[in-house]
Amino acid sequence: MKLVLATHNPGKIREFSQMASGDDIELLPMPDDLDPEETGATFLENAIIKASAAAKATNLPAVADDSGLEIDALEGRPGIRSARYVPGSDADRRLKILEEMSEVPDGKRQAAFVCAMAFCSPDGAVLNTTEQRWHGTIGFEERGQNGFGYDPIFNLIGRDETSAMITNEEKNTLSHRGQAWREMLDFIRSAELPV
Ligand code: ITT
Repeated sequence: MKLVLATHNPGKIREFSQMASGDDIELLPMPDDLDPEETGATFLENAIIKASAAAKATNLPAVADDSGLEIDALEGRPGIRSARYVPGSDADRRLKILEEMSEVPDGKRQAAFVCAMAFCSPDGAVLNTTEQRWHGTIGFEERGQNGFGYDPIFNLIGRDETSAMITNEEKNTLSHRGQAWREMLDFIRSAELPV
């Protein structure tokens, strides 16, 4: 089955491609010039905006994820603004979070990566959605080179590692995006959609 992956984020594209490899699903890139405005108030609304726009533009089924980091001590920030919390690079945004969290003690540094995923038919109608969380804590410094975005400051529960210190394979097993993708695959298979 051909499915458009509605994202321009290289980190997400790499993870989705790894998760879909060896599968009967062929992920196609979304058109370069398509960049739907993320005007939703929730992760789910934004995932639907992206998947629906990509499906209509290509006349193919499409899947999108809208994701981000919710930090308890920051009342859920950066949340749906994770990709644009401060101008600049992912490294600038990590630094901003480390600064904001610098006085927050151990034990009050809980956070979760959230992934909302939407699957749309070629006419843009929503066929299925899911939202999954990956719980962790925010570190006091960056550690690790793998992954992307906020991975170097996201500590795993019960382990002395960040999500940037584990293999891509293990991240896909544990992560918000991996959990959401497996749910979506179950739906796609059970719905027996036309290929
Ligand atoms: P698209 O909209 O094109 O998919 P984007 O980067 O703008 O790309 P989002 O609006 O969903 O995507 O923002 C997600 C941001 O949340 C992303 O840029 C990272 O900063 C962060 N994020 C999401 N999942 C992550 C992960 O697995 N590891 C680290 N950071 C993550």
